[in-house]
Amino acid sequence: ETTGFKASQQFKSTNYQNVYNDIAQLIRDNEEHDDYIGCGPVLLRLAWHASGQFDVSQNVRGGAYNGTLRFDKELNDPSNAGLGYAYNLLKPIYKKYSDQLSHGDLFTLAGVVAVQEMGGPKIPWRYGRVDGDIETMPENGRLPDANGDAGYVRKFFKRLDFLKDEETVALIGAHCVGKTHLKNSGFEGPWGAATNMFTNEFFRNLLNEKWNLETNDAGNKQYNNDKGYMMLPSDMALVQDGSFKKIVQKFAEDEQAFFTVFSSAFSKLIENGIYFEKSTPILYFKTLDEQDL
Ligand code: CCH
Repeated sequence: ETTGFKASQQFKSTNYQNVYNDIAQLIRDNEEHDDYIGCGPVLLRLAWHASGQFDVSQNVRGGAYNGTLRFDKELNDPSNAGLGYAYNLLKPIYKKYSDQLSHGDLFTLAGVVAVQEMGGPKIPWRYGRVDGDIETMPENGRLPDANGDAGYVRKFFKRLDFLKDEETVALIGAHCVGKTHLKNSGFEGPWGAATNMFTNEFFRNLLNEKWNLETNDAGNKQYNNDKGYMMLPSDMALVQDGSFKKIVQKFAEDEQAFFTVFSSAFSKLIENGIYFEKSTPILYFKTLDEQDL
């Protein structure tokens, strides 16, 4: 594959494990964020939104390469409500490494750190994204609609070049962490109990909880249970479609299967539209715990 933006070797001597560690320390230092959920989930959402505007039919536009989420115009996309906070958290780290790091690399690495520090799978990562100017910013409005049904979700992830249902289901399994916020998205509540641990709880809850379709205070329909958990309509789509549901059942029974597919799909998501030379190493990072830090 030689289409897309070419990864740059400019910052090949940066010690990316050090950058990883600084982001991981940031997560530790901000454990009180969002009633003690911490900032791991919002950093993961930032990495996803920095990448999720990709359109395979236009190939080189909309992925994380140009790091355009740093522009107010993109941060002000209604879909990005709440991510200005996460970007501000990362600014001191960008400042520290500004002559050795691009924004696209910082945003995507933050997602890798968040998943790993919350107990999720290792995610392979490569450097080489290059800051683009404002002209490289895709138009707003390309992130998914939470009211979508199974057909919508499948088609949306096809635009991101995910052709296998398994990858789509695994990626949405990131909703095991964090919560929705009425003021950001017009939805409210967490998807489960362990909001800062990366697990397969999302899939177990989809199958095992009793869900009621209710109208929330913003006038949007969401699924609630009696424990205070919620599901978006686009989450519930994963058990309303036969092919999706089989995968939900597999991931609910086998967390390792979820982790394996999530790791490769997330890695692909954050590299969409980028062409890496063979010499670019695939990096795996140690967690702070693994380094006894
Ligand atoms: Fe998501 N997500 N997401 N999501 N998301 C929201 C929050 C998080 C959709 C809608 C929403 C992915 C896919 C989808 C996270 C990771 C991923 C919210 C609430 C909505 C709405 C925002 C708020 O109110 O603060 C839809 C629709 C889709 C696809 O159909 C994918 C893929 C990922 C990552 C791989 C994470 C994490 C959050 C929690 C953020 C937080 O602040 O707690």
